[in-house]
Amino acid sequence: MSLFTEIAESVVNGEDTLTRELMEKALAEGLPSAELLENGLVAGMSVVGQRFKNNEIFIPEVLVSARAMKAGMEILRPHLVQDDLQSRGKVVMGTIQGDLHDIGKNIVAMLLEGAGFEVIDLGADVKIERFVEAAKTEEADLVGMSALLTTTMINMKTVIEDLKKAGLSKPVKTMIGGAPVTRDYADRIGADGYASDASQAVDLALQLLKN
Ligand code: B1M
Repeated sequence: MSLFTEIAESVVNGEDTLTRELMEKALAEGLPSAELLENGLVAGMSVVGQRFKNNEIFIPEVLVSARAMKAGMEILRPHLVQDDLQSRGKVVMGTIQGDLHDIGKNIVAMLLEGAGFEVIDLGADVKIERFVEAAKTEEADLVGMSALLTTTMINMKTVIEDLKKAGLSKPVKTMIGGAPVTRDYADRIGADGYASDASQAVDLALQLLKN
């Protein structure tokens, strides 16, 4: 069995100590960090998502897997984030109000940092006014919102509208993502961009802040 598969399985089984150990081993063997993220940790979480959807597992098991995923991400973090890069721009990020899912948002934040952006992570279940306030006080170049629930993704529209009304001293771009979000939805609510995964989010951020 490859180390990628072992890591994915340890996430599925919710074994945080094992996930940590396997990640350390894989990095010591020189396996690329981006592949460990996609083909190990994210691959494992995708299986969890499928099983949850099919009612084969329930919230407690999902939480234990999420903990293992986080343990693995912490090992990966220093390998993805380079301290000596000059900032490419400031990004205020968070999961939208009413939504506690933060795994995908954390991955996006980590890869953005790795690509040289300064990321202000507001966490999960972030109130609409908090996004606007942070964009203002941090003088952000980009506001990134993540949503995993169809019931609360509408809050992203309000943030975008309120950002436009806020009279910020410099223009701020908006980028959205998360499993139920689509490019069409992004266009409909007036977001500047949509990305379906974390590496696309980095490309999009670079493109949005080019000028
Ligand atoms: Co929840 N959950 N959950 N859950 N959960 C989903 C989202 C669900 C699809 C499962 C299902 O039923 N099929 C479903 C939503 C259905 C819907 O809205 N139509 C659901 C539900 C219903 C719920 C609860 C309501 C369950 C309940 O209580 N009855 C509840 C809601 C709580 C709340 O938020 N208020 C709930 C709770 C939970 C847990 C707490 C147990 C846990 C979250 C733990 C945590 O995040 N700390 C959890 C989990 C883990 C999931 C699933 C299984 C996995 C999500 C995940 O982490 N995926 C999920 C099923 C699924 O998505 N298939 C499910 C892995 C992650 C890497 O992917 O987040 O998509 P993702 O992020 C990707 C891209 O989307 C993109 O890049 C990331 C990396 O590639 N991306 C962006 C994400 N954000 C981006 C932002 C960007 C750009 C790209 O720009 C800013």
